[in-house]
Amino acid sequence: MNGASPGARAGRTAALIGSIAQTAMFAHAAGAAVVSVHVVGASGMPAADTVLVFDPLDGEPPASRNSAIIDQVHKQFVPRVTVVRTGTSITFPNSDQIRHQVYSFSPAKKFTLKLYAGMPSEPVTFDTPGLVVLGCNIHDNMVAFVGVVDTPYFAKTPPSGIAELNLPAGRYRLRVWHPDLAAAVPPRQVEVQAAPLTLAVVVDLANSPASVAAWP
Ligand SMILES: [Cu+2]
Repeated sequence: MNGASPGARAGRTAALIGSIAQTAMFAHAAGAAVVSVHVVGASGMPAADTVLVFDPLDGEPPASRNSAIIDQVHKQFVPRVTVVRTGTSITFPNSDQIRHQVYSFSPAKKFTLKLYAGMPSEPVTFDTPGLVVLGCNIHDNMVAFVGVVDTPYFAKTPPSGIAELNLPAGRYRLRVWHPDLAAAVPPRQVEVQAAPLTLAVVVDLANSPASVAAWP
């Protein structure tokens, strides 16, 4: 027995836990970096709508929650490409004056919404990782893609082709996907340290939209 009262011991323990928590927070803040990924096509032009997925190799990523919207405008899905974390619910409003019937036959999510206009009653939850190809039973040329990933660290390139992510330090597997890929981009390992990191990615995009690139 060290003679300290139970109250004093509890106070010291609380102070110690507080200090550990602060240290952990500091280490986490110090051990993160902005990662810029520059994606260009074979011609050197920026490649929009490229999905970038960082799978952490050094442990489980933190839980995260998000939602997404895929609209239907002028008989097109907007956006064409969406990437979400496993468990995310997506809402499918219909902004057209005609009705659409959204469906998917993909193994990662099979579903059909009833023919509708306006807002459907329920969002759809994407609970299995993989690629989900969306179509409309009325309009065959309507197609969109949902990449479902088991990590909170992902991005889709804007028209600039440049995506920025804030990643905790550690090792990752980087997967790259675009619906029009003519050749798969091999996954690569990336190590994030405290300093900003810039990565260059080249994607070979086919002009023909007849086939959909395999999900990495
Ligand atoms: Cu339609």
